[in-house]
Amino acid sequence: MKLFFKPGTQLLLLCCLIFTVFPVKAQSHNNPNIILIYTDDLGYGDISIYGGDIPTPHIDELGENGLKFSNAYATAATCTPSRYSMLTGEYAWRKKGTGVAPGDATSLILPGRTTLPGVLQQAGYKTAVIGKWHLGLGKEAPINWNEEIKPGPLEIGFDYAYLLPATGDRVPTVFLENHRVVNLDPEDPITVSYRKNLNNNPTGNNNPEQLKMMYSHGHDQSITNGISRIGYMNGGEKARWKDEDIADVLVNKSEAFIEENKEHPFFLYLATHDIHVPRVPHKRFAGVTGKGPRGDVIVQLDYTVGAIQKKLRELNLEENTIIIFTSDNGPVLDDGYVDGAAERLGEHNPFGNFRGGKYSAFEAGTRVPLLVQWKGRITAGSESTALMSQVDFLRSFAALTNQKVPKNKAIDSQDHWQALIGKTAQGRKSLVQEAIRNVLSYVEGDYKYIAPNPGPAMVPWDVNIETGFSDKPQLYNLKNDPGETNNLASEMPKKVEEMKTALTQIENQ
Ligand code: NG6
Ligand code: CA
Repeated sequence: MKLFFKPGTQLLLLCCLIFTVFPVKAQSHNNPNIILIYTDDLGYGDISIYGGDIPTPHIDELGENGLKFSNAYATAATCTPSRYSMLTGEYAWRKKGTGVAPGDATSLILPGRTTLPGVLQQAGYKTAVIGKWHLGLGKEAPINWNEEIKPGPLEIGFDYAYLLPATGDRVPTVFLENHRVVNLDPEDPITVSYRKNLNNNPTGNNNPEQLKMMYSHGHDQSITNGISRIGYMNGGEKARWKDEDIADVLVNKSEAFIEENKEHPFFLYLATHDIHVPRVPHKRFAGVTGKGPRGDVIVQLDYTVGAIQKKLRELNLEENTIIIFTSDNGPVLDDGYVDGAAERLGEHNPFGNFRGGKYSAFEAGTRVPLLVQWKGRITAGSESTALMSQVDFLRSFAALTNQKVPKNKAIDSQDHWQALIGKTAQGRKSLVQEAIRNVLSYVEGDYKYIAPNPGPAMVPWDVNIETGFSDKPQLYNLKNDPGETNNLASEMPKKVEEMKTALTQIENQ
């Protein structure tokens, strides 16, 4: 047979044919699966490998098999800005309206942005977000919860989404699968308002007798499953979640996604509801710690991590999967429900040695656990003091998967892949932390500078947490004084000036 192609082309065609008939197995060490387990409000000291007094054997195993960081940060002391920065590679304070989002907020990350899942999707990964979103959904307010809701995660790089739209304590208290509310009965449509009660429905405030867990501050509006929330909701009765089942639902969806993609590189962003309020463990975990619901949901979180590990083991994927475990912000005890979190702590100290907590400019607001497991690749039981920020996941994973991210995109993200897998102890040189009210701090080397601001000394609602705010500049030596008790600003004015200038430069980038 006469060939119509030049000799070189024949070889190319032959290769194409071979690859079509015998596809190269997708799973290889160059494109390991990535599972990012992103917990909610879990403090530096909340897990036993970081000194917590609650048993977390499965979470600890990630560190025992892999790498434990002591200097890792969320970019912000609340959820929405931390998630925004992690997924976009840009500090959230650069964009207005990225504080804690109401449950009816529209999408904060719009199509066309460079995103962490987008980069991995471009690298050929199947990408999923399962769990808490809290980055807004849809284009225009008010969102119609009875139709397709977009844009959302599927428009910014995720192939699959199974979501709590905002938080467990905000309406609507329903799951979304891709663009739609799960189990929605068209005869019982959902309406949501963050301003006024709808249809004279019971509320926590008017009908406390209907509550199985009492609110302590805020959270006195619509009731689902005997728990009042932030915001008003009408309808969608069959679609409403049962808080006791949320962890199991997220585990099941995650297992299914892993199973479906066992032969294909995947990225799973598993954003747990635990350990955010309302803390309502499944009955398997209720009472197990003797430290009240906050302790019990930590054990439930540990179960979640164990279930993921088990699934990977079952599918023989452990060696080809990186698991990253971290938290979106620091701990809080009473965050709006009477659940005994403060009273029943015992020896457990969620804050580690740090001052402040969720919402705060002090370290406990943003210094979080970070564990990375990659069996066979990361030395088991290793520890790192590298300065790490979640904003760097984007460029670090781009580096791992050989993706180019233009310089003018994801501008705050740096490639620290080598530090993330423990090949170097050198992480970032500096980073910016964001507390509530957009108050910024700057960490460089051993020092931390908190910009002066007029805010109150305590978080102005009943969480009993110091903000770290002061109208005077603050400078702390984190190495000698991790508890931020000794303000060195007046002793070291030159250092203050240097830090202030460096922060201003980053702000103006
Ligand atoms: C606060 C809520 C708190 C929690 C937080 C967001 C009140 C009084 N407090 O406004 O309960 O929902 O927002 O938490 O409403 S985060 O982890 O999602 O940032
Ligand atoms: Ca949070």
